[in-house]
Parts: sequence; structure tokens; C-alpha cells
Amino acid sequence: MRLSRLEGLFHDTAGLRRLVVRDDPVVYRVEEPGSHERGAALGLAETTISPGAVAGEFFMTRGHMHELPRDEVYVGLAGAGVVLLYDGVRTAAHEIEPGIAVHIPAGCAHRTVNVGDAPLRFLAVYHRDSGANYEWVQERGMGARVVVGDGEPYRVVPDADGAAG
Ligand code: M6P
Ligand code: ZN
Repeated sequence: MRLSRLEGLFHDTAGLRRLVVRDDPVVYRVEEPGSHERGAALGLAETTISPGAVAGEFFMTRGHMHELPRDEVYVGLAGAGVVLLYDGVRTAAHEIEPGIAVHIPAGCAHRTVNVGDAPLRFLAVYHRDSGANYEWVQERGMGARVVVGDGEPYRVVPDADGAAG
């Protein structure tokens, strides 16, 4: 997923466009080993998010809400990240790192953010019939943004409007 396809999700659209003009970096990749196994109820996806930021807002996935009430589990493989969960009212932020699992309850939109200076890799175990609603997040945001910290590794700041600035 190149940065140009994430326009509207980062707060600073002008800052995003400057990076896109320069080299349109790959923000993340998703590989789905065995995703076409016949009859499988569970799917596996491995996502790698590059280190980086747009005007101080760390690189992240698009984020989605499941179409059906389905939960999901992430397990950290490498690097340091934050998983944002948003039910439309409250945002929760869970750290993800190697060997740490994060449970995503049904009914929570989810987005993963790389807060480190190395690639963040994690495994997702999901119900193959979940479906992904990206418009839900595009319209509402995630209720919070993860930005470069002031003396801390990162800060989770409330996002009042959800939309790009
Ligand atoms: C995880 C899973 C995948 C998802 C990927 C990237 O691996 O949740 O289903 O595709 O993260 O997230 P998104 O689809 O929101 O860009
Ligand atoms: Zn999902």
C-alpha cells in the first residue's frame, strides 16, 4: 500500500502530498499465506508496516470495520506498534510487540500503527467471512491519532473531526 492511496487518512494532507511527490513510499504490505484453502473458516494475514511518519503522524494501516460481527486476533512478530480500536464512541490503544497478542472485539474498527524505527510485522487471524468496511473509518476516523512523542516514544492524541486537516 503506497502512501498516495492513504490520502485523507493522515491529518496533514499537504505533508502527505509532499512525500508522495518525492517517492510515494510503501507504507505497508499484506501477505495472506493459505488464504485460499478450501473450506477454511479462519484466514491468516501477515502485515509489515514500514517505519516512517507524515508530519509527525506515524505510518499506519487504512483501518476497517468488519461487515459482520466478527472478532480478530493480532500477534506481534517484530518491531513496536500500537493497535487502535474504535467502536464509534471510545478509542482504545494497545501496544503490540513480538509475542504479544491483541484481541480485536467484534464491532471495533481497527488500525495498526508503527511507532518504532524498524519494520513492524504482525500476524492477523481472522474469520474469512468478516468483510472489511473501509468507508466506515474514512468517514469517522479512529477517534485518535498516534503521533511522535514529546520525550516519549509516541503519543495517542484525540482526533476531534476524524477527517484530514
Ligand atoms: C491485518 C488484517 C488484515 C488487513 C491488514 C491491513 O493483517 O486485519 O485483514 O488487511 O491488517 O489492514 P487494512 O486492511 O485496514 O489496511
Ligand atoms: Zn479486520
